[in-house]
Amino acid sequence: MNEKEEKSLSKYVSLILRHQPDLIRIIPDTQGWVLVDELITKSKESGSKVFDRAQLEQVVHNNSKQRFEFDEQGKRIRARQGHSITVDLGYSPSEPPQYLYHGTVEKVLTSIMQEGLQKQQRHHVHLSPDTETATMVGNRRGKALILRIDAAAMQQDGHTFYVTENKVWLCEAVPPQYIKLLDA
Ligand code: HQG
Repeated sequence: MNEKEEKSLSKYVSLILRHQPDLIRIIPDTQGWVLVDELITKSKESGSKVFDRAQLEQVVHNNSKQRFEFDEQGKRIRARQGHSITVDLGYSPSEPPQYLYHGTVEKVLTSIMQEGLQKQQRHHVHLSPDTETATMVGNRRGKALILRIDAAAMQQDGHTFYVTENKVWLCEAVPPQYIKLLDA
């Protein structure tokens, strides 16, 4: 697979595992897992995408954000976060660092400063451990603006944080008083 094919397969797997498993009539378990064999077979049968296990492994291992994971035996696969389907990823609450970061863009800034960060289509607000990662996230939508979140203060005030294996921090919402726009 070349880079373009890899990206296309990655996007497809993301769509199925996070958002629309019903497109190929596959049903993830409560924690978001599907059988690898079933994913491959049903993708092909439904006419959606043809790929084999080796290509899927390439996508899982090369994915810059480590979006996907296999179970220990390599029989099942899931997305690590970012679902819109209902899943219980089984993450336990974690103590966040003092600050976490969120990359966004100018056009939604006023709204964020008024109502705070909301989870939109996802199950959580996603926060980054450093400004570099937040910049990459923001740049997906235009020129990134970086918000610094006082995560320690939030936790003290009773907000719960979770962290995924690939270091994405998750929470329900971030009220505006914990948000500071950093200078560009
Ligand atoms: C914005 C990608 C108006 C928020 C990335 C963002 C990340 C508001 C957008 C991961 C708002 C939601 C998550 C409010 C938040 N008013 N806009 N009150 N509160 N927003 O994609 O954080 O490719 O759901 O700033 O790399 O951008 O999926 O969240 O612009 O890690 O693996 O609403 O998604 O990873 O957008 O990105 P998203 P995000 P994956």
